[in-house]
Amino acid sequence: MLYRLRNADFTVRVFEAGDGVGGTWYWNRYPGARCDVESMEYSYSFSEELQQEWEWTERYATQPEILRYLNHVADRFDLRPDIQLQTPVVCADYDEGSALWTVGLGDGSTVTARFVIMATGCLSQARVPSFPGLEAYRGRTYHTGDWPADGVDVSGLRVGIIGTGSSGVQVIPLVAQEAAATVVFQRTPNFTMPARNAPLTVEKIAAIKADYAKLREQARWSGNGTLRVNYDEPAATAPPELIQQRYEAGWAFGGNDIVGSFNDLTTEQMSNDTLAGFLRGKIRQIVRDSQTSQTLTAQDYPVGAKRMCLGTDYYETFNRENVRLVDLRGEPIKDFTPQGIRTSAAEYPLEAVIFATGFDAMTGAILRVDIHGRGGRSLRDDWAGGPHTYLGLASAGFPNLFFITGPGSPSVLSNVVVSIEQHVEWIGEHIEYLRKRDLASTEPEVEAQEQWVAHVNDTAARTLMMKAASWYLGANVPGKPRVFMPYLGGVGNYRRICDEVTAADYRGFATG
Ligand code: N01
Repeated sequence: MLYRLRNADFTVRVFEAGDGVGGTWYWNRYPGARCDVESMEYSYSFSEELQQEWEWTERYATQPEILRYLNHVADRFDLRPDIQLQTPVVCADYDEGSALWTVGLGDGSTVTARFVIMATGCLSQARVPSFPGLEAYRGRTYHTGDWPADGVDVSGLRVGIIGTGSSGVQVIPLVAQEAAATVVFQRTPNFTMPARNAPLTVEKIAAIKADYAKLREQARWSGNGTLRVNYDEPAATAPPELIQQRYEAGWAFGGNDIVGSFNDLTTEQMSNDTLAGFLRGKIRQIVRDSQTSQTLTAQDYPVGAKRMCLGTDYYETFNRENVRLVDLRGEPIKDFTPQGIRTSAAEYPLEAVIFATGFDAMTGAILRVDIHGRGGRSLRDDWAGGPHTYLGLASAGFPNLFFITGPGSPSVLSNVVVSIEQHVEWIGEHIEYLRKRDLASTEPEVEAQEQWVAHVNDTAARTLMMKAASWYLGANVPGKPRVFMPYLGGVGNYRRICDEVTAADYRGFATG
């Protein structure tokens, strides 16, 4: 966004809480952190030179490699002079008279700006649940989303890990290799696909680079922003042999392409059950202990309704002598003691506890900033019942405020780099449009916004996504309204809608 606006001759300043660039890849430094979108796709396309120059080394890049890449981008495009690190933004107030925002920074100073763009990320507000007794616990505690930069040595320790989402699935196998004992506290079992990560071959890199323009365009108009093959036929009427064959091929290929095996897996429960049954069968084949296997296959929601995880030796790890799985459904956590964790059935002495407990997703990082718009109205109040945006890009009553991959856009249901680039382009173009016409402000019309919110909800309601207590719905944060936040219509459709809004002179936006 900085690069896009700077190239259009705007004065731009970026404020960043961390002491380095990289966002999610800066904070999530836990062992095993790796992307679940293939590296050659999970990278910027805005510069042909950049995409030709950079050499990814693995099918799925590790956190250190992605962080190196983002630092390279910052240097290559000379972005650092306009990025102010170690500077959290605490508030933003809009003045109607001047049509300017006053942004309050952590050190008490303020800056004014015509436009404010929240590039705050969807999964950046780490969340530690409030367990009774936690403050008296004498061991060490870590959150995967706020991992110490110089690493953590768990060798020889008894380590507890709470949470088995994407972060837990990645960190558990590596901690188990180092720790004396690893106790995994699982509330809801996930569905984990083998990542089948491998080094990228010179031939594969060359083939993609030779065809990059076409492949990037294909991803932009796809369902989820990747090059995944999506078969256009339902499992409901497919012969059992074909179903088995597709799922076996998906399992062997690794990654989450398996969900593209049929076109009704996200909408038809019985079709989804065929995939769930297949995956449970694979877990049972891997995990030797029957009780552990049962706990890992007790999913009570459709595949994909909670985000599918990618793992490397995840299920295999539960065959290790030094790993134990605790089923929190059978024995919930009562409290922390000074020595460890106490469930309703036992006390587990632990020298360290890792919280892989996720984030206040999608709205958490936006609402952490105390934002007041027209007439002093508060965004926190406006979104108390769930986020209201037009296209996930802006909210009525908050002129000249934009969200990159905000709630109501495909965001977390897509290859987020594709979605980020689309928002950056759209916002950049809109701001240039305003400048050209000498317009001081823009904001969604309430009617257009409410129609969009209804459309986002209707789209989700037509799928199986509402059948899980997921973070997509805010269900992981006690008290958070249960509203399906990302837009499920697909990145290609969404891009088309945004382009139509632009072509129709920003239909649904009031400018003045
Ligand atoms: O967080 P999560 P995450 N007591 O919310 C459990 C992206 N990501 O950091 O399911 C006990 O998914 C919770 O249990 P339940 C990706 O989009 C990507 O793992 O609520 N347990 C769950 O098991 C991902 O989806 C990558 O019942 C509690 C876990 O903690 C998103 O980030 C890697 C609890 C939280 O899982 C978030 O992933 C990592 C409690 N009180 C992350 N509260 C890749 O690219 C929560 N839990 C591969």
